[in-house]
Amino acid sequence: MRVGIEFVPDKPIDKLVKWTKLAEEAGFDNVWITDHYNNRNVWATLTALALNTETIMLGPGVTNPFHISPALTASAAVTINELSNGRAVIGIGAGDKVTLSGLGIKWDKPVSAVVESIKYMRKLTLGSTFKYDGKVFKVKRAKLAVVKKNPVLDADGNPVMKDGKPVKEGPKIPIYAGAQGPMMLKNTAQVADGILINASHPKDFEIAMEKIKEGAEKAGRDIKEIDVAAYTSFSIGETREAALKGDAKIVVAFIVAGSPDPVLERHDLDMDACNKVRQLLQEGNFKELPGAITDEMIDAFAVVGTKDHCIERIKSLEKVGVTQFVVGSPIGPDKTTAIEQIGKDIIPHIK
Ligand code: F42
Repeated sequence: MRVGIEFVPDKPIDKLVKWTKLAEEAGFDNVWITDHYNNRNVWATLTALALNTETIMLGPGVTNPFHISPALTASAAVTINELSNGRAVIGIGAGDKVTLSGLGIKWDKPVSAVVESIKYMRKLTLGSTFKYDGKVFKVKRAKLAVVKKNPVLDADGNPVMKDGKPVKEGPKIPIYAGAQGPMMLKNTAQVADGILINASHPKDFEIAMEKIKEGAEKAGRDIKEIDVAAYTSFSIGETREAALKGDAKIVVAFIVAGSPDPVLERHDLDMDACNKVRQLLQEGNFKELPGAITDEMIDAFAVVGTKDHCIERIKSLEKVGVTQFVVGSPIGPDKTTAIEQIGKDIIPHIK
């Protein structure tokens, strides 16, 4: 099991650098930085992280092809890969419809946009030329000038030849899709190296895995090639009450409000209680909101509690096919303490 951590760049970058260094020491494999234009810029943040760390893989979790061209994302990833000695990854999803429409950006064919952008970035990051006539992207000719190419070797270590010449490629930068919907899961499973799924409960992954399997089979891929990541809402504490002291309930409130009814029903949640949460959020009533969040909602949409509870949940996610556990916001009432505790009490039990 890989272990990742998510940070939102809504805090000064020196804090994110401090937490990422701590996460690296604690044994985390990946750091994912969320991308919303109204926060600090994701690639500027990743530059600071790349320059201050040694081993942790770094990438946006997730950017989108609507507010930035895949050509620019590929260029940024190649730059971070160079700065970090090969530690860049890319996470890309559909983006947030409401935010994008606020910017006057059309959210047309989001699934095709993500799938095509993965193909686009794959070619560019490998140093190849991309010409494409897709549903979303019409690319006459794109190529990055700075990718250093090396001979591709076969399983026996011999150079792969084509037309009498050795085939050369740039370093492979893993590309992950952020996906929830059935079509997005199935279609991105055909092209992505990993899938970041914003969910915390095994029930959601059982359903998601079926779609990922369908997609992988359609593309003739072994599902083991795909790193399936649970991008969770997480909060750890010495007791469940302590873990709930930070923003865990607020995060759960936003998930309840943003989830379609079938997802709420899948978790047998009381619809009246969920509608109450939606109403309080709409009114901006943050005083009464925590009181409206039930234990069932927390259990469905977050991993909150003691180390034993967290380990048990991670193991049950692993059983249904999750291969990367991402510790997402709020992480804990105090991030520094939580990262240290995860390194000491959780990572040794799950890696
Ligand atoms: N969004 C951000 O803006 N910033 C972040 O930092 C961020 C992080 C993140 C991490 C993990 C993760 O899983 C998601 C994350 N997101 C973040 C949210 C992400 O950007 C998406 O908003 C979110 O994943 C929801 O997307 P989705 O996978 O559910 O796909 C959407 C488009 C959807 O509705 N899909 C449905 C489906 O079945 O997959 C419907 C598909 C659809 O629209 N089909 C159309 C059709 O006509 O059938 C279009 C078809 C076509 O060709 O595209």
